[in-house]
Amino acid sequence: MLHSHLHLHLHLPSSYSTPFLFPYHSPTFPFATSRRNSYSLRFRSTSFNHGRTIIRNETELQLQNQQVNRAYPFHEIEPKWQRYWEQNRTFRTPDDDIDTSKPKYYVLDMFPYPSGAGLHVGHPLGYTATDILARYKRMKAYNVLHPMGWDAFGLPAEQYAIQTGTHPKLTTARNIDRFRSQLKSLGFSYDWDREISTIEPDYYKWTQWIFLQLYKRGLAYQAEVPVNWCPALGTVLANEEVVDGVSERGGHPVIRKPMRQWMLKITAYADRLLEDLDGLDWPESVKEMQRNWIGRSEGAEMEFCVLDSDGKERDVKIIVYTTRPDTIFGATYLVVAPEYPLLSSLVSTAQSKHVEDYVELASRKSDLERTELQKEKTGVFTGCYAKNPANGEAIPIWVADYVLGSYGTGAIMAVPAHDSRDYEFALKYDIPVNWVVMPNDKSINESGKAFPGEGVIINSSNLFVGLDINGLSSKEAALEVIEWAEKSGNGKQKVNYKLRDWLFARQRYWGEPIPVVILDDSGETVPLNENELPLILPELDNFSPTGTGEPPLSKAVSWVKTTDSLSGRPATRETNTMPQWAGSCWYYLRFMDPTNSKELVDKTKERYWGPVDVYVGGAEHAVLHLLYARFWHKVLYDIGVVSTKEPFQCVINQGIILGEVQYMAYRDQDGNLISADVADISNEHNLEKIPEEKVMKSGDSFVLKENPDIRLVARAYKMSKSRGNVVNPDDVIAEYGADSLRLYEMFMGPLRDSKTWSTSGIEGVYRFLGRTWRLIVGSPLSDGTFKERTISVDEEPTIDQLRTLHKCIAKVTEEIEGTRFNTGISAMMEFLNAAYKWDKHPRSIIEAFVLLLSPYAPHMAEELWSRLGHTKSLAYEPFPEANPAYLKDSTIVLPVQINGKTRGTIQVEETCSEEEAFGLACRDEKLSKYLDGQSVRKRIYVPGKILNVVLDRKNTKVAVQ
Ligand code: ANZ
Repeated sequence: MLHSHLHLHLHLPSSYSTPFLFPYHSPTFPFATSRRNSYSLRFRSTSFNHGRTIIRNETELQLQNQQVNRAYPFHEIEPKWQRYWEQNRTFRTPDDDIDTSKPKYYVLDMFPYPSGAGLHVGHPLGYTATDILARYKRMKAYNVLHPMGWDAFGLPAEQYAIQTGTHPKLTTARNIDRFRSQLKSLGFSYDWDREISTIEPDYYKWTQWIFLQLYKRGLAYQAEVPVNWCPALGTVLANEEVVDGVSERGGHPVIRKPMRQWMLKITAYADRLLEDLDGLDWPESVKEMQRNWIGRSEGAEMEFCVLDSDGKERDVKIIVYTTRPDTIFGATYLVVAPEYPLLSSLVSTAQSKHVEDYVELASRKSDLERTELQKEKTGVFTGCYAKNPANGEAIPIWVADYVLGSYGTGAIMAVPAHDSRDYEFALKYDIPVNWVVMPNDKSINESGKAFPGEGVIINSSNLFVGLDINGLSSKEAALEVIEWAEKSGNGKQKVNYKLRDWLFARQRYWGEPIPVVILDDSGETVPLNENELPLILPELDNFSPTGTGEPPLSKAVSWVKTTDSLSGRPATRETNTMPQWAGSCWYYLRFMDPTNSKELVDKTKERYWGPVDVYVGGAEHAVLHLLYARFWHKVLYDIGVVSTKEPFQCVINQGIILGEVQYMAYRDQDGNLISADVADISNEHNLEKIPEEKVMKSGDSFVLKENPDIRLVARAYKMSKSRGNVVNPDDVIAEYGADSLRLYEMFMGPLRDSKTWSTSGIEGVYRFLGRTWRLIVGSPLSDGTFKERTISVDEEPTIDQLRTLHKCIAKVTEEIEGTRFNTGISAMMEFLNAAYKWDKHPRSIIEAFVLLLSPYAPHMAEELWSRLGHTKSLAYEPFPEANPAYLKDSTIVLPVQINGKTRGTIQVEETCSEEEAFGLACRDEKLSKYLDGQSVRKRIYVPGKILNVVLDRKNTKVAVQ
């Protein structure tokens, strides 16, 4: 898939502030020096001279580095545990040996396209979130399916092959190796035994099998369709691969050209794709995008009879699609699309040249250019008229490119009074505007524009045809018109969809071959037999496009020439391949049963694991991937391969990580710095980048340290090579460790939000992990090494310690369940701050905390767990449970009455005994004045509510107030 198609350019206001606030900069804390600072010394030695440590030479610097390294030896711990997990197959999900009485949890990442660039820091954002969920659910005794694989067909490897002659197979294998080792270096708990890749014949055999099922059911068919043809790339592009008339990759011009194509009939599933959205736990925005993409609209098809030059009815009808049959009396002209099939029969001789030229001009524009991007409506009169069936008037027929051939019937009845596009057109070409809907506030005609809303119908009666809708509401009128049309044969009710069938062929090499042959003698298309699958992609040396539109596979002559297995007749193989979306449409099913050679997925396994419980990936896949996968899933449901109607129960879109905030100052023409609040923002040329160390925060803005009157602009951009703001996860892991990277990506902010990278932020979580380490293992010994075990003690915890722990457990659990990982980390930070105040650290408390930390920072947690004396991984240890008894506030304010009068209060544990409460009252400064030297007759104690002390009357003396 899963290339990113997002072009995000976020401008933060100058008041933007970084969201990282670390509560632990305490200078009294031992070994608080960050590693980063010691590295920074190399570059910024002068700026650190004000500190206590002045490092003078390289040897000292190395010493410092070593020492700080030892403060938290992630570089030893992390590879050690990664090896352990691999050797012990710790995260292997049981297969045939599974205990299905346990609940299941299938948590899936959108599998990556293994690009040559390797992982970027955006990948681990979603992957860490799913990993936390997977690790957490394992500890909650679920069977967890958490797999990873590769969406490995695709254009970049093919382009690279064209440039270098390297087979895409080699490039892809190399990239996959790199991705895999990068993912392993992050400690993700994937079941690597289930790794799959869409380019493996064992896998694409089943992609081809699904194609055959679609074909059998008439859901895969061929059609001549105008496609986006890119001569430079020598291939057809999908709409989403064309941006502003040029190819998204490479920026080459793209033209429209009719070609024979494979199509998939997703439109047959439009209603179900729409209806079933309601039951899904997906972001509302994604559901809405799918609804709009499917674009269901209810209306009517109305028939307009074409008239000859004498005004007589011809035997030709134009059928229009309208969502507003209530406005039919206001239809003052018709429009047909330039590609309307009957157009030539509608054009008068006088107008034919104009129409021809216009059609030619329109054929060069994309749908988007004709609709959304078009500034001014254009069109040409055909010279012909049609009869409005409602009022019997002759109305002109125009051809105009704001009507699309691919939607509805490719023809409309234009109602300028009530449709703004028609209004604009009618005004330009001097066509009458007839008002037929009165707004409820009766403000008609005053606005100088169309009234597209609903209201009360006026000017709409023709008793001659038996239609009178005056006075009805738009809704009632629409129903009335449809009923009339159906009775009188002038039209019928109709539902339409914006959704188009899916163009399913690419003129490319690096894709799944389409498993059909074309018989040489008859030209008939014949599907392969299922037992002929997989149809293996043949080897090629030359991957360049043929340039004629013939796909590169046509060069594999001995593969292309074949015979039909059933009839033995000579045949030619299909040389188009499937688009990249194909393999990603069903991969989540294969993970349930990755090596099955008899079936796509075993039914029992599918029934257990399906559907995916949580699916995490980028918002850019809101429509295409998620819609295509839902479509295939529904077809598989219909043929009994899967047992659920929907593939992904919950979808979460992780936000984008933007590059580090950049600070800019403005300079005027003379080169003087000017404050951003008075600068001409539109003029970007005199912006100058300011290094972070010269910037400080002042109120809500950023200003120059040396001149705080100069306000700066703070901006964060999408990471890109050209901006030089790309952060490579490998570098971060080398410098801070994988646990820090994981923790940081979770701590940056809510998972779903866009966030900016910040080096000081990662230093913060690195310090948190260092402090955790030292809390549990102790400070380094004099030679810089650590104790082998921990400094925790085998003692009973105090009530206060238990309270601190259980509050942390409750919060971390609640936040994981709610996928609010950042606030879960804050809870652990608070625990750590509290624990640093304790003299002793009881083992039971520390062990529970290590378990809490383990989904986030698994390497450190495993190491601490083993140092706490355990011999097995903690991956399947029960996740700590919060005990509600410890969650209540620890103390309450208890009123104390003496002889029935409230004389003061004491702070007590809610559960404290009468004796303790009385003791506290006697020691209380204010109350002791009443109680000193008195003999007590009676005490009434209601725990948590009140202590009443009744004194012996004889001895009562008046207290000094
Ligand atoms: C008459 C009318 C009167 C319309 C009015 C709208 C308002 P949706 O909701 O998107 O389905 N239309 C139909 N086919 C078209 C095509 N191929 N290209 C461009 N426009 C087309 O919109 C349906 C409406 O869009 C239809 O209803 C039609 O204009 C126009 F007061 O018909 B209407």
